[in-house]
Amino acid sequence: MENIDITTNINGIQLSSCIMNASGAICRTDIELSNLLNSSSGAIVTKSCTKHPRKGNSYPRYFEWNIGSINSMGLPNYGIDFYLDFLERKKITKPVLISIAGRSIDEISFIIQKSNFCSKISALEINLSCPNLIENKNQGIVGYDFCVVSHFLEKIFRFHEKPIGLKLPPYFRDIHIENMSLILNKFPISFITCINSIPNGIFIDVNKESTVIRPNKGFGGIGGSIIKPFALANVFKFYSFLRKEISIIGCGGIQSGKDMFEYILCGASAVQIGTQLIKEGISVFDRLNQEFSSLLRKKKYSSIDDFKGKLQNIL
Ligand code: RRO
Repeated sequence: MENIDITTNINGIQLSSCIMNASGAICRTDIELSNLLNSSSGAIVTKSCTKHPRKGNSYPRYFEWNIGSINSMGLPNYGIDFYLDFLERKKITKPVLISIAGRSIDEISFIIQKSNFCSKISALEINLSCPNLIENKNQGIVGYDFCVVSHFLEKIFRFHEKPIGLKLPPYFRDIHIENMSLILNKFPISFITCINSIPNGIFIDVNKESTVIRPNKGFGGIGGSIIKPFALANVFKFYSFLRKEISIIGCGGIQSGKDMFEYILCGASAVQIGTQLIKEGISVFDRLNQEFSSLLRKKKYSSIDDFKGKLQNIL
């Protein structure tokens, strides 16, 4: 039987499989990260980290139903030093992406500079799209403020050493994706990850006549299969506007090998698994690797380059 190649390359970073976890999905503690290192994912991404540890929002702060999830975690993490120390202690056998968040450009810059010293980090995924920072209310999601993004990129590309990617929020208008691409195309960005959860959703428990999560009056970021059409549209639009050197990692509602195929057809070079990883556990990577390989075999494709970005408009 012909060998199916599901390896990928994210702007020079070689992955043995095009599947990895999404930041936030069981990647915060030592055990969670160790499990990811031992899994069949092609890379690992950490929970977004800040300068200092954070406990995050009050419980319940995550809920899932058949077709989606809602969260208002509030960026719980052990702080950058914990993640750097973890990497120092571990044998690293696959690319590691450190996700970085922060409440200010200065905080993010500080973490980037610290990460420059760690040889085990393959790239930084800078989170410009956290929907749940209650203390950030008047600033909102950074990725929606084009002037701030532009100013931020000017600053960090003066001193970066590692490849840098950006985790973006979902956009709902062409002009926003076009304008954001014009900004991103000016900088040596390695990749973008589309999309973070869709902000400001609400899910209701009819019996209790209440919200299902407690922080922020029950509002939170929506993930899972319900967001897949919006995430695919963002990947496809960015693929048409971005320089071809900027890779795209697709994220949002992936549950099967077929879902992965759809993302790559839209132009993604790799995919991330969030809600489904939380639901199914670490074995999701084995299943998806298999489903994806079988689908490629059935379609007589031997690698992702055979169909990447080749979505057709129906005639
Ligand atoms: O921790 C969170 O509340 C969170 C973050 Br930082 C993010 O980027 N996306 C999300 O859905 N939740």
